[in-house]
Amino acid sequence: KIPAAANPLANEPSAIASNISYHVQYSPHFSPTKFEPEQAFFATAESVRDRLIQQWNETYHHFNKVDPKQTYYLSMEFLQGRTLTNAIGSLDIQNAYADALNNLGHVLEEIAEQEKDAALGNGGLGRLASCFLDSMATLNLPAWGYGLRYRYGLFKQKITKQGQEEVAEDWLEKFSPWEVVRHDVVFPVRFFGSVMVNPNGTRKWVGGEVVQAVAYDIPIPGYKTKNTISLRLWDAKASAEDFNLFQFNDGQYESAAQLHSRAQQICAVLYPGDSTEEGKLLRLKQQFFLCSASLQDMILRFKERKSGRQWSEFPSKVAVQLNDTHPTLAIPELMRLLMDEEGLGWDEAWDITTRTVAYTNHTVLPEALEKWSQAVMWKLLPRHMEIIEEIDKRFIAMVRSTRSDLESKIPSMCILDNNPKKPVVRMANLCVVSAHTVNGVAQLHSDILKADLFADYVSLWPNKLQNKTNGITPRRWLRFCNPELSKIITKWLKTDQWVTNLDLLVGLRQFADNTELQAEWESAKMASKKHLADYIWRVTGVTIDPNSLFDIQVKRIHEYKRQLLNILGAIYRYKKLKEMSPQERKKTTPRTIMIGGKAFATYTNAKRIVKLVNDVGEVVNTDPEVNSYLKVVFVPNYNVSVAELLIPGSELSQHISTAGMEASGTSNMKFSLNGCLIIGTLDGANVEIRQEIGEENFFLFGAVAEQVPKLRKEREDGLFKPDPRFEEAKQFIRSGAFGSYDYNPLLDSLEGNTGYGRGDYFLVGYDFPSYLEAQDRVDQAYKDQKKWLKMSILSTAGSGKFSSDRTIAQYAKEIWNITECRTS
Ligand code: DL6
Repeated sequence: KIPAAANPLANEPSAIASNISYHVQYSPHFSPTKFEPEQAFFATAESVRDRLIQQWNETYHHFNKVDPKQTYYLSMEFLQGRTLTNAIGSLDIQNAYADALNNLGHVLEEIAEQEKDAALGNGGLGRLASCFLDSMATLNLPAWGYGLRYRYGLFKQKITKQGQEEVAEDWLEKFSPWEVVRHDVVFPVRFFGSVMVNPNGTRKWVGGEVVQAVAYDIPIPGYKTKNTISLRLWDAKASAEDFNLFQFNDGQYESAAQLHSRAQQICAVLYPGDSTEEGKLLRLKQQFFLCSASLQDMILRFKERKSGRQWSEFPSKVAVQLNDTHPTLAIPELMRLLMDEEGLGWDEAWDITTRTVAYTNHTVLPEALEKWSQAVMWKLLPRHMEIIEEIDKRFIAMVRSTRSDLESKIPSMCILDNNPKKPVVRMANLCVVSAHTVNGVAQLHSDILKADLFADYVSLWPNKLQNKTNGITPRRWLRFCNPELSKIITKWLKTDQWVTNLDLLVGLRQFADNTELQAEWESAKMASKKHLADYIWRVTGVTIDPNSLFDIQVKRIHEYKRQLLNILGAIYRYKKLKEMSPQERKKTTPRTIMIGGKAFATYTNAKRIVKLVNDVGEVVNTDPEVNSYLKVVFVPNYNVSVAELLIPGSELSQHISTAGMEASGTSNMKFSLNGCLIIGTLDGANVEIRQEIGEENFFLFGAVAEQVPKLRKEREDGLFKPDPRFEEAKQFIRSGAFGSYDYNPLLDSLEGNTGYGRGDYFLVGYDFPSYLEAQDRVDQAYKDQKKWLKMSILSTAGSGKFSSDRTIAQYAKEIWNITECRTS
């Protein structure tokens, strides 16, 4: 029994303990008699939430009073991960919580591990959105994130004998202690129906089905500031009138609740399969649901903050950022709301929309550039299709009247592709035509957008395209996930200001040769490696040696990211080790190769890669001749919290995509920040990381982006002569060295033109020899631990640029035109 505190929100351990006990007793989720780690986690989280709500409400009031221009970040994905450690770290009350929990018989770290990841995203794009929210809050910017409250976020990956198996992950199984439902924030969202023409010629979308969007808010605290902003997630709900009581009483239970179950489908799953017509329709519904609810919310706020204001003021109060093309429907929806609901004319609505919306592109891969069937769009969103047609018509007329030299480019620049076989709406084109600013996410990526994908638009609007190199939050990705290293950094820099001013890390450069710092650095790394080794043993049963080089590649499994190159390199290494004498083996650098990541459920080759890594691990790890020199581990169910364990314990990480294909990458930044060296190609943000940390601290290999088209052509024309080592590695797999699974279809994709059709499109064969050579340089460098430690320190020291605080400050100034609004 803990006595009640005078002020339950005081931050002394005794008040915190009393507040936690209060939640155990009075928050009605579990029996009041139990206080196991799970109950302790929920009660602790609720007590933290009390503290967050206090700041959060003050921030809301402050924003309402000041009425600043606000940014609304629309994203179908937010990969938040866990919240507890981040929240108490931001509030700067970790020690008090640790003490309070100790007094209650628990250990903070163990309690934090009870939390399920909120995995409402797939990969880099979703994690970027979450890092951005953290920076917006920390920089005291008036901003909101808007997303969907998926019931089942990213699937849980199970590894079986067959390879990857996907299992639904219910992050809301019990409940989320962080979210707050706003029963007063509910908007109707319509689907299907038809367009009615009013007697005065204006148009109105009517009929169809209407679902309610209900707001669930998650607080996003800034680091050591009062400002706490919101991630608003929409959930879909049918109303009571939609439940057909007559049918239900007549025994027709399913049809009675049909509208309810249709509403539930909208937020059931992140990225439902879209190979069927129904699947496509559902995805489009999700996208529109997010856009419509968010815009109605913004418009209401705009109106409520000051009554009777002019619509022309809207772009000076609202900045909407589209995170990729997924929320593109915000463009026609804003037009519709302004014209059909608010009575504005086309020109005024278009002026407002185009001054409000900006778009970020995250990929140049043609298959990832969304194109929606016109037929599906007409069915689901008839009024929006009318608006899109009109935008397209006016765009074409503008090009014709102002730039006749671009006539031949119109078919590829316009929005509607009316190819009779498959008429589609090109969402990226709609974004570029309508947004005031378009940005890429790393310098190389933005250069490629300018020179290639969006080149014709650049000739039309030379200033529309910008670069905003991605970043990561130093709070989650160093300060909280790697407290040992953080302490050392603070000690040597004599300040902890680097947590919010990452450029200060450059101050470590002058100490890179200092043996005392190197010794501390080495011991922090070793502690993290041991921690990681322990985790690997728990989840895979494989013992790994903390004295070996920890080499990690974790990201979504994709052919362009080339996990296949990594595993082929591992196979070649294994084969050579087998051929060596025991004396020769002893001279090699022992390595533990860890690969983790999820493959999209229907991406067959990606799933084959997962299986291959696991099969290679089975053989290598149980081979007594070599397993003290090489281990290959597939890390199951890679997610944000697993990343927080892996990254501090990493020494080498692989960012080895085919040049020109990875827009930026952000895990490269996380590894580098934690003193991990990179082996990589000149792709995405690798280019800038290498510039910042110094060429000599980066293991570079492979073709550069400009070479790629020519190399692909040579490959197609049968002019490519594969390196014998590449042939040897493939042949070893074909020989059955890693079991009887048929890897031929996967390996055939690495040959010239095959059934797969693209003939080593990702240039694994071309880059294989230079990859092996770079790996040899890694092995040599690791033998000189003093040099390695210096390179590691210089990696951290050179990572200042990759703070998402820098990225967000640039968006705020150069795209959104918003400024700080600090709650005092
Ligand atoms: O910008 C965040 C992240 C980049 O770092 C990755 O390089 C890029 O692959 C990823 N893009 C996507 C594309 N999704 N869609 N469409 O996730 O964005």
